[in-house]
Amino acid sequence: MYTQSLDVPDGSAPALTAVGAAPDALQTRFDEKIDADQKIEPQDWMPEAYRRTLVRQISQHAHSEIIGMQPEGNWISRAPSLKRKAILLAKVQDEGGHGLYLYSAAETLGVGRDSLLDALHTGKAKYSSIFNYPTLLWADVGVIGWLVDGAAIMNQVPICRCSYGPYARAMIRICKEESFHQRQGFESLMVQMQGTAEQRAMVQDAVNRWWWPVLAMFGPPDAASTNTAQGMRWGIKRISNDDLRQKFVDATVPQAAVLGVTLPDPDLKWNEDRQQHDYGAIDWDEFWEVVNGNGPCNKERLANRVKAHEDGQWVRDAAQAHAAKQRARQLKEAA
Ligand code: BYC
Repeated sequence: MYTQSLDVPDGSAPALTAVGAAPDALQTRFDEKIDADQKIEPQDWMPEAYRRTLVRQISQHAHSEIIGMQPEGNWISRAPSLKRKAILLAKVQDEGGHGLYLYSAAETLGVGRDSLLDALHTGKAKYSSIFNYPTLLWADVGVIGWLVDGAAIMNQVPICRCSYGPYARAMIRICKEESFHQRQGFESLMVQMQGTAEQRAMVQDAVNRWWWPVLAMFGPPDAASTNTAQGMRWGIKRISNDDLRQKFVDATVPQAAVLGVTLPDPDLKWNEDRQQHDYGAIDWDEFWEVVNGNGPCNKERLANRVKAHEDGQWVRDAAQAHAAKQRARQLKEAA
């Protein structure tokens, strides 16, 4: 089982490396480690702002994974074959697993899972904008794999080199699974594109609806990205939002050609001077509307999540009762 729990500072004692050291010396040691590209571990001293930034990003990431189970989960009972159903079930379960690794990584920073989930359920915490769009067709499931997971890989591979050890290690496993997710999506779309004209039209329709929200998923333009500079200084973020978006566009255009779909952007063209693609303007007003809770599915996603949490209360109660019984038995045997 994936766990980092042995490393969790318990708050009852100063961090090991802090014993006897003056605050300036601790900051200097932290800066030296960051400059030398070494990992910061839970028991190491770290500036409070670094800790808070990590809690923010890792918990938002965890929330995105578990909310991200919904758009595709919606199609498990309607998958067109047993094979597609098995693949989709595995993928959606993987997303749940990613959420668990990430909540575990966040917990190493001294925050409780209950408080993180509470922030999600009360609408205080953000999660990725992309999961507030509906999955109208079976083709949407393939497009999520190809484009959404494709964008996720582009964003998350650099996080495998994040300066915070538990987050970086969680991301290595997550990225391996995301690669399978992306490939199954592409393969499913390939099959649909070799089908009937109606199937091809459904794939194109799904691509038309998802393309722009996927580009926005990388976050606001660098000039409007409040966290990038500090995140990069700390080695949490390795590549800026715009640079990742550009890499994604450049990687995706040839894939679209192989599939035989048109990306819905008349301004999308190769720029010989830049050796990159130019692309059209992203609707940032729409992005912020979605981030601020007013997207097509925000309310539905949150309501489903709260209901799932409440419906699962008996499982948590049962696990705790079992743990209490185990503890009591061990104490009795030790006595
Ligand atoms: N949606 O200063 P910025 C997945 C917020 S899971 C909502 O650039 P930063 C998958 C941002 O939080 C995908 N909010 O921030 C799962 C900030 O607000 P706060 C999730 C967004 O942190 C299941 C403000 O805008 N991936 O792929 O430097 C199935 C300013 O932004 C978004 C991760 O979480 C957005 N799209 O950069 C399939 C990866 N973008 O917090 C697939 C880890 C920005 O200051 N996270 N905001 O109030 C990151 O890499 C970075 O946090 C981001 C944003 C690139 C997302």
